[in-house]
Formats: sequence, structure tokens, C-alpha cells
Amino acid sequence: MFVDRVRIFAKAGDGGRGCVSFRRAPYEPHGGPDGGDGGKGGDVVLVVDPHRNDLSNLFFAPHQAAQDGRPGMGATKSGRKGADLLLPVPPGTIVSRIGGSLEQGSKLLPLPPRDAPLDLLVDLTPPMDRFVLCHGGRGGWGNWHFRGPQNQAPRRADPGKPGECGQFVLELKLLADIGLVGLPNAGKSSLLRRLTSAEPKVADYPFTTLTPSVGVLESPEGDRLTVADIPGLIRDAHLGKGLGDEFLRHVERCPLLLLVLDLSGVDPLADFFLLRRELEAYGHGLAGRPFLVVGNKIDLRTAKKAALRRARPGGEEPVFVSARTGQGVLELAALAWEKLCRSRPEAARREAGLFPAQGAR
Ligand SMILES: Nc1nc2c(ncn2[C@@H]2O[C@H](COP(=O)(O)OP(=O)(O)OP(=O)(O)O)[C@@H](O)[C@H]2O)c(=O)[nH]1
Ligand SMILES: [Mg+2]
Repeated sequence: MFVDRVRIFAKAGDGGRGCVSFRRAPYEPHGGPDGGDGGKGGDVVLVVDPHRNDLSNLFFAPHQAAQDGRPGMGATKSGRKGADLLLPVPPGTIVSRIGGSLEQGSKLLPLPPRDAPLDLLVDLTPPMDRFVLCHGGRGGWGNWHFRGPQNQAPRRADPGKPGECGQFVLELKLLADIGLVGLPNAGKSSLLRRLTSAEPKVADYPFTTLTPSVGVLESPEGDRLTVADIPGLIRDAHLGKGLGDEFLRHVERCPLLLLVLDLSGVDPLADFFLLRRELEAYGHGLAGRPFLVVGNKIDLRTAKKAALRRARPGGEEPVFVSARTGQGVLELAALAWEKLCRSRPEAARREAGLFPAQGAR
């Protein structure tokens, strides 16, 4: 099960109580105060785990709490700090706060609709790799802290501060360099299999792909590009037809899109315009994103190349490939590489960790 949006209740640990204690020794009947401080409560920390690709771990365990700090002890010994709770999340997770306080309790609030404006806390994309969601409460002072000339035997010690808590929405927008967009059955998943070592399901019926997947394309120089495959779009996907257009958010951050067309279809050029319309209707800058038109299935005799070549949709020569035989796929990879290099300034690429400095063309 692929989960790309969850809401959770998180609570950091409370601080431990301070201790009231007095030194006791045979030769010192009225020893001074020696109650230690309580330990700090553990934090709830989101940690980016590059091996994770969805949020299902949190979907099945939406209540998360870190450990409380231990109380202070005699002999000015502080209580032990509560252990931090580390929650692994995939890179590209966006976190928003939807409320929640200690008084409201831990009952989960409903998940807000996708288009609801939310109070963004953090976007966990590189170089950001961890974020403290809730800070643990400070431990209370032991009576040792309250000693003074006026009060040499203080009986006061503070309780620990409560840990922060809240309810949050975590939403994943995959991070990839290249996004594959096309109608169902166009051959997007087949192309991902050809380009990378990923193995998404491929079958001869629409909507084979139900969840996005990412593969890694490696050049002979060892540079890496990531490619995201999403479920197919159909006419009026933005109105919720088919699987809708919500999977487009997983290619929202791709600097390059490949519009994959099935050349054995009725009218590949019409499919191109349909895809463009859906990208425009979706918004979020996808319509203005650099793209390459990929005519797939050229191994078939029914492949309609001519009309597409003449029309040059998008102002550039389409790339013709066969995901089945592999024909043209290497050229496509090289072109995509080049286009990516052109569309993003070198510094931004290196910062995003897309390509190491040497080897980038
Ligand atoms: N002849 C031929 N068939 C292809 C080619 N690429 C894909 N196919 C076939 O087209 C069908 C659909 O391929 P998929 O890769 O599942 O298509 P998709 O775009 O991922 O489809 P959805 O996941 O449903 O959106 C499968 O039967 C593939 O074997 C190709 O280059 N040539
Ligand atoms: Mg597919």
C-alpha cells in the first residue's frame, strides 16, 4: 500500500520532576539540600530516510510519543534524559501543522482536503535531512537549586515542563529529475524499466500503474538521474476522471518531464494536446516546465511517426523510441541529460545533489 499523505499526533516527552532530598551522612546530621534536576523529555524528530518511498509507517501508527525524562535523584544526580523518537520519512516530505494541544487530547483531527491551505512547517528536501517536530520538556529543578542564605533547607522542587505536542499533516512529493507523464498504456512503466533498474508492473491494460515509483538512471561515468513513473492521465483527469490528476504532484518538482505518447494510438498528436491541457489545468507551474515529447512503440508497424514529426509539438523534434526493443532509449537518455543540464544552472544542480561536478556535461 502506497501512502503519500497522513496526519499524525506527535507528543514529545515531558521533563522529569526535580527531586527534594537532603544529604545524609553519619557525621553530618543536617546536610544541605541535594535533590537533582529531572531529565529533559525526548524530542520527536523527523529523519529523512532515502530508502523509504512512502509514509505507510505513519499511516499505521498515527500516534507517536517520545519518552519522558526521568525524575531527579539525591546526591544532586540528574534524571536520565528521555530518548528521542526518530520517525523516518522519505525525502520530499512536506510537513504542516493542523493544530492540536494538550487540552485537545490526542484524538486525531480529520485529514484536511488536498487543496486546503495549510500552515507549512518544513519541506524535507536536501540538504534538509532532519527536523525536530516537537521539543521535549525541560526537566524540573531539584531542591538543590533553591538553596540560599534565606532558605538552607528548601523543600521546593519543580515539576518538569510538558513536552510539545501537535497534529501534523505529512505529504510526500517525490523528488526526481525526470517525470514520465502520459495516457494509460502509453508505455511509461516500460520506459522506466528500460531506462533504470526499477521494475514497475507493465501490462496491456490501462491503469496498470496505481502508485508512483522512482528508478535511478546511471551514466557510464557514474552520475545518477532519478526518473519517476506515475499512473496514466485521461481527458478531464483534473476533474477527477480516471485516477484523477493528484499523482501529478509527484512530478511537480521534476525539472524535466517526458510526455510519453503511444504512436500506435488513434491520434498521438491529439494525445499530446490532451496531456498539455491536463498539465495546464493542474497548475503548479507544470505547464511551463521543460519537456521532451517521446513517441513510443516505434517497433509496431502501425506507429504514426510522420504527423508528429511534421507538427514538432513543443517546437522540438520528438524523440522516437521503443521501450519494448530498446531502440532510441539511449539517445533519449542522452537528450534528457543534456536538456536537464541546460534547464538548471550548474550550481543549483550540484546543490540538489543531481550530478557530481565532474561528469556533468
Ligand atoms: N510494441 C510495443 N509495446 C509496448 C512498448 N512499450 C510498452 N508497450 C506495451 O504497452 C502496454 C502498456 O505498457 P505500460 O508500460 O504498462 O504502460 P503505462 O503507460 O505504464 O500504462 P499505465 O500504467 O496503465 O498508465 C504493455 O503491454 C507493454 O508491453 C513498445 O515500445 N512497443
Ligand atoms: Mg504504468
